[in-house]
Amino acid sequence: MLTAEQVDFYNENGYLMVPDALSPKEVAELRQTVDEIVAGASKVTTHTDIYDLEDGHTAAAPRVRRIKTPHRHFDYFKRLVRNPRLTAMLAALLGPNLRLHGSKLNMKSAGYGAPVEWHQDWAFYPHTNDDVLATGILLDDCDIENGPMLMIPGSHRGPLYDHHSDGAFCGAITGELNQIDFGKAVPLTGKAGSMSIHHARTLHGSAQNTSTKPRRLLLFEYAAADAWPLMGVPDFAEFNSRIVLGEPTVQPRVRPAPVRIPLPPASSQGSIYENQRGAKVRYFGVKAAE
Ligand SMILES: O=C(O)CCC(=O)C(=O)O
Repeated sequence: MLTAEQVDFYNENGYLMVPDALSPKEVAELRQTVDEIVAGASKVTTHTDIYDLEDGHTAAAPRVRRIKTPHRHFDYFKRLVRNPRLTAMLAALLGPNLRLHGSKLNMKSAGYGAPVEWHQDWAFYPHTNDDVLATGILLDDCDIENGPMLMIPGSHRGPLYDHHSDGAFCGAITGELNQIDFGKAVPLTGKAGSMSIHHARTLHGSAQNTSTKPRRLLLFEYAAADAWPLMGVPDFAEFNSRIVLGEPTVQPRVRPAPVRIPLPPASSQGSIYENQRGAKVRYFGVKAAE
């Protein structure tokens, strides 16, 4: 469970770091599972339903940027998104009924792992209310030099920034960067097994990993069961199959929050990295991979 102080910190700042969310044994099991999945990338030469690849990937020298929606493909992750210890913490923030929205594992490999431009998750998936968040479990010790997520405290209560460029969604803020005080950014560093929690409206991003250490981050996105996606529910049975705690509902709760619909879709599809190719201005530098 989270303490009252942790809940207050999250509500005030829009993020929280929870040390030791997974035990060393659980982290070892998670790493081994991920290593086995990553090994499979030596059979692919292009993005698939599972692998999002770094520029420069080849089957001979695999470079995985992201494992996509692992909960859909692997039993281990199907179980982990429902881990009662993790969902009990989230119930303290979102209430007793929870639905998984999505999952992903950003690899941020040593030496070249790609940056993620500043964005708010809310721009990608606005809901009927903003009881929506993402957790991030660190697979590796994460320090400032291997590209931690950077959070702007309190931004979950501020504006929704424009994530469009040239008339299409691009998944990154490009036009209003000069209105944001990046000096306030807080790096979410921590030991392997720590878990961050960030509100869907909190502004965040992360730099390229140019260090010699990987920074693998397993992200699960959750919503209160009565927060329904404004982009619709194409498959009701599948939607309800993602309830990880409590009960589903057909009565969405509506509480106003600033929204902008992510349409027309980004010109490059498949992941945030691909979407952000459409961003004309980039904040984080990219060093060419060696
Ligand atoms: O991996 C990161 O540093 C950023 C993750 C993130 O914000 C995302 O994938 O939406």
